[in-house]
Amino acid sequence: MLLRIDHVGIACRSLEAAIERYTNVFGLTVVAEETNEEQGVREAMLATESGTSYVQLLEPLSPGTTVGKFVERRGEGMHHVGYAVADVTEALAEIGATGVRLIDSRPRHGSMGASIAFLHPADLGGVLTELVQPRADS
Ligand code: MC0
Repeated sequence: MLLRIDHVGIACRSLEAAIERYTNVFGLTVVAEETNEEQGVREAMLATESGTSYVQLLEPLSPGTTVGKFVERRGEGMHHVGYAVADVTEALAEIGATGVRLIDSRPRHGSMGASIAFLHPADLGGVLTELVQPRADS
């Protein structure tokens, strides 16, 4: 069901500072930058050399957002793992049937036109997990 690791999401206080760090240290390339009001983030996708997986840098839009609360409690750091799936709706049905709590019962809009859905960290060893169905032409 899981095709590959699509991205790792990293919470940061300043998107600009985090982009500078990750491009300078690893030579990653910024391929997309957007604001997702629904998710409460400004974010950037940085491609690895293979071009098939990304580092996603996440800056909270305000302190009360999910990433804002995370940074306040834990500081900057690893926020979630995103796995690519062929069909996020089908994957949600299969995973839901195992008893894992679905944060999103239906897909939402994600980075670079993807359809995404989150699974609860309490049922997955403390790891906030995201399913990503990339845009059809990507
Ligand atoms: C919170 N918790 C986490 C966590 N955030 N555990 C692991 N990883 C994280 N990132 C834990 C807390 O430590 C706490 O555990 C419990 O969850 C409740 O924390 P809370 O601060 O009260 O938070 P809630 O309940 O308001 O929400 C937690 C939850 C939320 C995971 C449900 O963050 C959520 O819905 N996340 C999914 C959406 C999201 O994260 N969007 C931003 C990225 P204890 O043990 O103390 O109870 S958007 C994105 O990435 C998009 C743009 C994309 O990829 O395209």
